[in-house]
Amino acid sequence: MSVALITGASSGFGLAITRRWLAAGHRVVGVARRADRLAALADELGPRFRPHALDVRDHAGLVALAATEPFDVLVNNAGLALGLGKVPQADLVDWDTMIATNCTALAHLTRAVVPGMVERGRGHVVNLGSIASTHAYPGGNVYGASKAFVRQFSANLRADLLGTGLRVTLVEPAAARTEFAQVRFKGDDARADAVYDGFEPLSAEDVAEAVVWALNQPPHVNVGVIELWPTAQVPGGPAYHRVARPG
Ligand code: NDP
Ligand code: 8X3
Repeated sequence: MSVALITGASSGFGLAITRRWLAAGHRVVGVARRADRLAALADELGPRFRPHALDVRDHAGLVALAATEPFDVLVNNAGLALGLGKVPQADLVDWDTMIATNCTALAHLTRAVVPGMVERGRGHVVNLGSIASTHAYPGGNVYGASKAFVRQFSANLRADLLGTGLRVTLVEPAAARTEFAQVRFKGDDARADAVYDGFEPLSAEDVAEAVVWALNQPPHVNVGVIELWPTAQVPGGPAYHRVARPG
């Protein structure tokens, strides 16, 4: 039995990965801010799920969490997009929240958990990035940049861990229906629903399947990057600002 520390376990990908890892007979320590949701999940999922209510931006809390037990797997999944404003109009508080959650907390938790894995000679870190790391879209500014951080941090972490036996996997999904759009549009459900109008997005289970597949590879196989798209979505390509020709 292996123990996974999964952030963002109260919803979406984190919850789907939690369910799959438990179904495979393992244990999960699930982190999120909403303690009530975690408590309800603990009742539903049973004793192999340990809820740990924490805001991942709390550095001391991350360090204390990392010391609670040895973890075999770390899934850095907690994250969010806030707003879709273009740079001239974007909200600085939203930017800071995305950077603190998607970048700083992910790096700090990794720093807290990985030394124990290295000592034990085994461990797997899975980071949830996004296709927004490389594919620009209007309003994606800091969210996409935060995921570019996740992409490069994952690659550099893999380089640092060469020779330790540890593995690092980056999973970059495109549009997936979770609570992501409701969070991005701050509870505007109509706007969130419109994101998925007229096509079938990925589900949280689709992403969990990919994560668990990577985790289940034999120790000599290190799955580097998984990019997942809905069949009905492709990158946008160059955008043009066209003006009418005179005459
Ligand atoms: P959800 O909004 O459904 O889930 C996000 C999870 O992160 C929740 O469990 C939330 O829990 C947790 N979380 C957010 N902020 C914090 C915090 N400060 N401290 C602790 N937990 C936090 O979204 P997804 O499942 O879709 O997103 C998961 C990851 O996947 C994110 O990193 C996102 O950027 C990425 N992603 C999402 C895509 C999509 O289209 N859905 C596509 C590509 C990547 P709580 O609110 O209880 O704290
Ligand atoms: C979430 C996918 O396209 O909304 O990371 O940025 S997208």
